[in-house]
Amino acid sequence: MSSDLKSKFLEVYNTLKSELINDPAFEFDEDSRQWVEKMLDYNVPGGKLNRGLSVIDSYQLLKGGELTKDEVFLASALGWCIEWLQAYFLVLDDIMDESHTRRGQPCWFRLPKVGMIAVNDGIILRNHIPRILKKHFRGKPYYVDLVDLFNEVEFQTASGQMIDLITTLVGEKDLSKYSLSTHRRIVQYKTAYYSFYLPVACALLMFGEDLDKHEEVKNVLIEMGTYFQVQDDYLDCFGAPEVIGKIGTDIEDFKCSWLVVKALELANENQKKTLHENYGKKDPSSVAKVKELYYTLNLQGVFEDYENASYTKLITSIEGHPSKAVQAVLKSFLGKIYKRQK
Ligand code: GPP
Ligand code: MG
Ligand code: MG
Ligand code: MG
Repeated sequence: MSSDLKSKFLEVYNTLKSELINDPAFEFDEDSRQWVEKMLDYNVPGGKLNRGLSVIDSYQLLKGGELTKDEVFLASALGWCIEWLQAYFLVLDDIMDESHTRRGQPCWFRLPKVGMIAVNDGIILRNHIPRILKKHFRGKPYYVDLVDLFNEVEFQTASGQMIDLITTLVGEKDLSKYSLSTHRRIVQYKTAYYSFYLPVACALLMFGEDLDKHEEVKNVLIEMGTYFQVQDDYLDCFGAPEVIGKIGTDIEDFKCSWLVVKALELANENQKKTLHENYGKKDPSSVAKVKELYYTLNLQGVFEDYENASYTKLITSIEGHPSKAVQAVLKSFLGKIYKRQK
């Protein structure tokens, strides 16, 4: 993507923010205006922006030519709606996962002035999305489908988050239910739909396509999203916090992470015992024992093999797609995440 398009995308953030903090539906006083502005600046634009930028990127590849000013604005606005959705999920996910840092700074709820106000901020972020859609897309033939898409994807994500949370229920720590199929179900719902299907689906709708005719594309994107969350699970333990911008908590939180599933598959009886005794405990010595076992089982090598195999499989499915433009959209997205370090 050109740096010109990226800077245009960033400009649209300021336009949307200013519309939202001057929303006539609410009489902002100076304090509330400042709160929303700070909350947005802290939580919305600071990530990699892959999801948001992918909407413009995908639309451009579908169109196969220069975009008009209007198209750049609309694709950017849709991209920002996904970044808003992501901010809403992350603000709440960090509370649920008891995380400490995000994008290289303390999680929003960790700021002394914020605390549980973050829950309401999450709701505000979520409510900004339909307001952006209404303001800029109300007259479009695909408006109803767009609103429906965001609703469906939010429901899928919240359902995935629910499975993620109820499989880790404290008090009934039960590693025996942690299998690849449980893991797959969690990550497909909690990550793949909103991170991979949603950006491309937005571009397809804007391009006038009927989403029901793109089941194949959806399946490939869900595969890609699954691979992406396996990377996230891997980086939670093996990534450098200063690079990924967050400190991992999956071991402490007893998460059904890809790593623990693989460890359970590969461990002998003794090593399984170590896992049962130490997984899901907050004390650093237990966490260290789990990490040590991950090293002993060479989970880094196992992950590398998984990564290569996933890439080959994804490229093969993509190349089976009849449209070259759609192939380009999918390959571009895959290129952004393959072997990512953050
Ligand atoms: C990522 O899981 C999943 C989400 C951010 C979806 C949250 C959904 C809600 C409805 C709140 P994760 O906890 O592994 O992400 P991270 O590692 O970034 O904390
Ligand atoms: Mg989580
Ligand atoms: Mg989390
Ligand atoms: Mg994670």
